Amino acid sequence: MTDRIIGAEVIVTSPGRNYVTLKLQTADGLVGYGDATVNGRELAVASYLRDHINPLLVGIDPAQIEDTWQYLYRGAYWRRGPITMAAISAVDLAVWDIKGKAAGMPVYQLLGGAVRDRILAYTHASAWELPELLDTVDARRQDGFRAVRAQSGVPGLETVYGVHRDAHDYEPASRGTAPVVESWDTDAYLRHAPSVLTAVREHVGPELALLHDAHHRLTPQQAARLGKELEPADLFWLEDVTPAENQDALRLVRQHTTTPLAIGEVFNTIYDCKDLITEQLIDFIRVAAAHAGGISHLRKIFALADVYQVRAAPHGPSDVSPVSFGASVHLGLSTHNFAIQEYMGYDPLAHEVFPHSWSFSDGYLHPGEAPGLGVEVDEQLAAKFPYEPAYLPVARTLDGAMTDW
Ligand code: CS2
Ligand code: MG
Repeated sequence: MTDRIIGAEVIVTSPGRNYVTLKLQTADGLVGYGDATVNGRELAVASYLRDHINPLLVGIDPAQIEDTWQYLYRGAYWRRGPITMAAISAVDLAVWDIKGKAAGMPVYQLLGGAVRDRILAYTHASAWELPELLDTVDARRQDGFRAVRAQSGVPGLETVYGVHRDAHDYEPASRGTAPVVESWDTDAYLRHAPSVLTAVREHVGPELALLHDAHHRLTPQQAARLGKELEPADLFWLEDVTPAENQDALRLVRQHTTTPLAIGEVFNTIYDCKDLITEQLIDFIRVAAAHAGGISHLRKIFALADVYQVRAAPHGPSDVSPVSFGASVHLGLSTHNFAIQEYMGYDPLAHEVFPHSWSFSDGYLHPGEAPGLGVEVDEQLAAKFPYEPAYLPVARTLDGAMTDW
């Protein structure tokens, strides 16, 4: 029996980049944390929580996780959407954290216990030119990774998603009061990407799991062609080939290629992916604990996916905080159809502000044995890094029209 919630607070901090964290406190002194970060729109979720949700949480029984979820989802009337669902996710993660702490157990134990010893992780390798990309992939393998996402520059373009011209690390958001404008030309990308990924495959040999992200930019026909041309590169997956709104597109892509398809980082409910799952149009569902309703809703999505042999592979960029990253790792250890966890890594300051029990070693992640989610917040340190305006880039085609970033 857990005591009721007596305090709900939003912590906005920027250790390297902005994060929005919900902190719930119970009458018996337990504290639960949830992540509500939506990259480039952070303060909208902070306000949704502060102004509309936190006042409702005081007095509730945090042990009633599912009821709390239903109350916030059905009770809003205006359902779904990234801001609403990020706020619900944060509450869900915080009450799972409290339940684990009250039970003295790591959350993965509450979810049914471990079904594997460790969780396969993939990270990013990016460089503008192929020789540097091959060096970066090698460096990631040296770090222990057995799965790597490779992104390169495109001749003729100045800027491309997933890669900075002069750096081997990639962080899409940039601080400032307006988005950076990137350029995009799908034809140039399609002429170049297959040769790059095939060269990476030749360089690394057959075993390394190789991934690539097209970041929602292709038409169904272009995506089908890319999938086909990438078959010799034997990808673990090709991600986000078409814009997420056009789910019918995946039908056409699927008919033309056996390259495995992954999608879902911008989805926020099961309704965004139920047809993709039940019609077996994708191989991996990439919803994140911070954006698609927390642990409670991800479990439902993953259970549906299990029936159709679609595997779970949550989004794990630097813009989901170590809190929801930890939640994802608990799900990974306890969910049978969990395939792989993206692990882009964090700024060293983020590791300090959010001390965590989850760990990475030898290519795999483990949530650790700390009760709850196992991620705390050093609030004094967090206060030293106030929010800084930052935006994701936007993209325009070479004729100047807006396009998908
Ligand atoms: C991405 C992200 O990790 C991924 O696969 O597509 O880099 C994405 O662009 C960012 O999370 C946007 O905030
Ligand atoms: Mg992606």
